[in-house]
Amino acid sequence: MPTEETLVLVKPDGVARGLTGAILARIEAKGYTIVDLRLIHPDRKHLAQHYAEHEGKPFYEPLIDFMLSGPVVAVRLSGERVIEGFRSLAGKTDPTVSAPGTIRGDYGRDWGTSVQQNLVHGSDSPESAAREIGIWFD
Ligand code: DAT
Ligand code: MG
Repeated sequence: MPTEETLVLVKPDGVARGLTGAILARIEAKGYTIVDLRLIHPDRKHLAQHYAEHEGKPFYEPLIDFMLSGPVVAVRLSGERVIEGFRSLAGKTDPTVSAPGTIRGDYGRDWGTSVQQNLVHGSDSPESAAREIGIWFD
């Protein structure tokens, strides 16, 4: 079986706060391999593709607007069980209650925008990973 891959995004809050290096250091320290990496300023259409599963939800439009607020760093990662492993490293969606020791738990909190600014995205399944890697690394 080929080694698994996942798509990680350092979201605009992470890039703007200068946390890209700290986040990448945690990924590297965990032992995952960076296969490809790009700084991207995505447009609305690109983000609509990425977040298609959330279209119609109450947080969808604010989420897209937030993701348009600055550049993001897209990272293609590989490693055994990297999908699960990166999500564990990232922590729970809500940064206020993400465990200390996780990326969201250590660097994130509610800044008045609920769980929106949570620093990173990680694919949640092999199917999502394949689809999302195709969107960010064509
Ligand atoms: P995750 O990023 O942990 O996979 P998700 O896929 O359920 O979480 O949601 C995608 C993003 O949408 C999430 O990182 C932040 C935002 N979001 C999710 N639920 C939200 C909510 N209830 N209110 C505001 N933003 C939300
Ligand atoms: Mg998700």
